[in-house]
Amino acid sequence: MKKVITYGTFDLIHWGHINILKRARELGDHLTVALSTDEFNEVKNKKTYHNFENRRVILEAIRYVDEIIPETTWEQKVNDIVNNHIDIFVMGDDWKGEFDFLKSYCEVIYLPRTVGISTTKIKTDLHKK
Ligand code: C2G
Repeated sequence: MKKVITYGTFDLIHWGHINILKRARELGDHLTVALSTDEFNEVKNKKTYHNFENRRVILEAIRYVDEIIPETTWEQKVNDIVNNHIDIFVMGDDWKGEFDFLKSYCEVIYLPRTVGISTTKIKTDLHKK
């Protein structure tokens, strides 16, 4: 079984998130999402609308997601890959190059970001209404 992992906050889930989850899942047979906890989002200086539990509920309902683990630190990726027997690490290409050190442990693939949508854009556009 080819296992894929990806990481993120996934707040206010939108079609850009669905697009990367779909493509990541299609690279293998199983997709694990490491979901940033509320505490880790503070480390990332990201304010979320939905808390971790509710972001998890939404992700669990997405057909491309097989498993969800918490992302609590920047440093957990190697352990996650080794402990979960991950074959492919996937991120959007806004992260291109940032995780190349993981190539010693698994395949690293950066997929094109979906243009025209982001959680920030949603918040900004709604604020204008
Ligand atoms: N994404 C995308 N297209 C968009 C928006 C997001 O492909 N229009 C991708 C991002 O590239 C990322 C994933 O969706 O791979 C999740 O995005 P975020 O929730 O913004 O995640 P981020 O804050 O980048 O967290 O350790 C890694 C970090 O936790 C990544």
